[in-house]
Amino acid sequence: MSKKSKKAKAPELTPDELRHAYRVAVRNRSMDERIVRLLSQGRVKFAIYGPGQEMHATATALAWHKATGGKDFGFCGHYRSGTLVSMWSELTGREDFVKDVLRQQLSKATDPFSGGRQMVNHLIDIPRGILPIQSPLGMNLGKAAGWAQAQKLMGMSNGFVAATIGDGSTAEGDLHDTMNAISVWSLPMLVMVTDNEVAISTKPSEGRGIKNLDKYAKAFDLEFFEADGNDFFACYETAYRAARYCIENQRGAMWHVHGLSRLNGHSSAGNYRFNLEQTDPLGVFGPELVKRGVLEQSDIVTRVPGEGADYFAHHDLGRIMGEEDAIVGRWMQEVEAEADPDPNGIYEWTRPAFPQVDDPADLSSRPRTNVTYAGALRSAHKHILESRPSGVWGQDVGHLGGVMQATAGLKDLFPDRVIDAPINEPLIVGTAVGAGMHPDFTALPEIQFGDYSLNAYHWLVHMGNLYWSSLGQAKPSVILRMPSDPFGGGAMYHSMSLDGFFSAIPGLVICMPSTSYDAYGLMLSAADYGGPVVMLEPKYCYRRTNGPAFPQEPDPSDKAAVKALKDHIRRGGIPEIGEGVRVPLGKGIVRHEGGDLTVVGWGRGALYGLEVAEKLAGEGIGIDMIDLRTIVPPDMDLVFESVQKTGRLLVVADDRPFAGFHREIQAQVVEAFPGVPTKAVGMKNVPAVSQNEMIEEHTVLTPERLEEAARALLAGAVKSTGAAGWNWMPSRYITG
Ligand SMILES: Cc1ncc(C[n+]2csc(CCOP(=O)(O)OP(=O)(O)O)c2C)c(N)n1
Ligand SMILES: [Mg+2]
Repeated sequence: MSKKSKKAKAPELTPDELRHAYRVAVRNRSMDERIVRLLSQGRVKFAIYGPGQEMHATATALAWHKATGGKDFGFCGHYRSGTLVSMWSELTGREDFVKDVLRQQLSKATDPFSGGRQMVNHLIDIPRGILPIQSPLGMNLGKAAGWAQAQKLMGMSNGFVAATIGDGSTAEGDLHDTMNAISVWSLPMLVMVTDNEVAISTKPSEGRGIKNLDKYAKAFDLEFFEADGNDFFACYETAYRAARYCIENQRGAMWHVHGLSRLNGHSSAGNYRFNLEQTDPLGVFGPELVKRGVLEQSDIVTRVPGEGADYFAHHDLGRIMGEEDAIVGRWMQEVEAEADPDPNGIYEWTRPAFPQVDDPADLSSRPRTNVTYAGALRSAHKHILESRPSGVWGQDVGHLGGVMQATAGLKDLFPDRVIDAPINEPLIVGTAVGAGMHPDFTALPEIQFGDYSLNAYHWLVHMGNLYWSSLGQAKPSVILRMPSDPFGGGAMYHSMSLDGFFSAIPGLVICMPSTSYDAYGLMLSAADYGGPVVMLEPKYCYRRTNGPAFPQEPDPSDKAAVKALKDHIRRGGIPEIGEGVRVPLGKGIVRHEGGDLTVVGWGRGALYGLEVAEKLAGEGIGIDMIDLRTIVPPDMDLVFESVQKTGRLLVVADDRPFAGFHREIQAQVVEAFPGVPTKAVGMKNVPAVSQNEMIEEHTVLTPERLEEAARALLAGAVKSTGAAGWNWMPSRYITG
């Protein structure tokens, strides 16, 4: 079958289709060269474009449209994919696409892709399967692979997805990540390498380690196709065959589009003078259509002797490009007159709105739960998997149920949607971002140990900025979970706290639940929310049963039922939690009330905070203990309300306070209440946690250190500077 479809014959193109391809190509060329002219006049600051890539682009779009019928499709190109997306847009009924590209080029409010937030050719059109093209080159591949994965998990058996990477960018690890995803998950995805034998200025001999793309593709069990990028007909045939191969076999392939020209240099940042030496694909395709009797000689653009750098000085546009150029010229004038974006709009599209959740009734009177934190997470996953198109992937999440047992039992229930992923964190998170952009799909990736999420750090940044940069069109519904804390002699790479690293990333919601109830309720709210959420889970908590009971738990007096529930969970079972439990995102909770000191904590910090609050209550000391639950965005109203009452603040969490999230809470409080005494306590400021448990204990947050800090604050060892002025003096001045 694979051999047969590798040779699938593309339907012959009609004269009208060929003329259409030519028209779209010259329209894009006209736009690009007019932009080059604006650059020379200083009317445009920066441009990146595609002259030299027009013919493989129109051929490819035509071929893919015929191969797919325009359905179950996804494509993530790069900044030279403008003509391809232009042709695809026309074939799928979108008009005046080039005018929209101009709007982006001129950063207008009317730019439908990004409202002036993004560079030109950073396109998106989710309903047409056009995924957000972003500047980090290789990451466009990962999004496409994720989109393919979601299509597959949603049962689309005819899906087809493609992505573009330039020849120089094949050195990025992203290609390796995506090739692994395509190979292991058998994704119907085509990796299209557009090869112009240069990367800005770097030559292949300097920048390309893969010497043989054919062998490279085969090593991943991907089929390999190649074509001369200046040959429209070869590209059309190959693009069709490659797409049909992927669709019929539901497998991946690589397509090497070689021999491409780069006619205006890399971008406007370098020499963008039109290059008259290289092959111009329009100069190949036009005469070919004349030879075939599809066009007249007077219809096509031809090279003429001319002076200077301007493309138009060296070309007679002919009838078709003349017509298109007139339209583009008119559009340019119209777009130049359109409104600029309102600078006051920068806060719009920062993140999706939070779902409305009734604040849970006061749960403090509930008995303690018998559901472990891991058990609650299993149940939350089950609920999400049952109720919406979704998938779980991560290392060992399937057969083993995750090393923390947070996904135990799920693979038996959802064998195809709970997936043991390759050991590649950028693959896990990147594909989740792509999958989560499907309007209907929720991706539930797990990172085995939070420490290794740092391999995928850029994906978190990317996930956080997609919504804003696309005016809400890219909305990755991703709940990324990972353990995050020092625990039990885990040593350096099984002990990191991630709150400090992640809270600095814009656009993410970050939760760190400390109780089973919150772990469950926040995860379900995150699924309803539909934007990117990171759940940091203390390893300390997985086997514990902290917080209030769920409504359906057996009454504590029913000892047999309680034992049965505990045994079920201990053996890896999934507890039934029932409908309706939700915890609002962005809302903290007061775990203990008191008027002397505000303690703000999250994760294990919140549990220790409660422990200390209860202990000090015995001495008549009143602690207001706030568990933030969601650390970003933090519930500062709740914190301010408490500090207003107590006049003192202690921030506690496992992570290092140094340059971390503790300091954000502290700083906001100090800004709101100048001079209020504050302290932050967490891990000591050393590079890592040691394996030796004595040293670990000495390094990390402990209830004793928390209590010590609380007492110091209460004793006034940290004095208010508000009334008395600065009370700090360099130690060298302190004598005696
Ligand atoms: C991850 C990343 N690193 C660096 C850059 C800066 N950059 C933009 S284009 C480019 C060269 C890309 O060359 P190639 O992949 O051959 O594509 P071409 O521009 O030739 O089409 C570089 C290094 C980037 N955009 N993304
Ligand atoms: Mg290149």
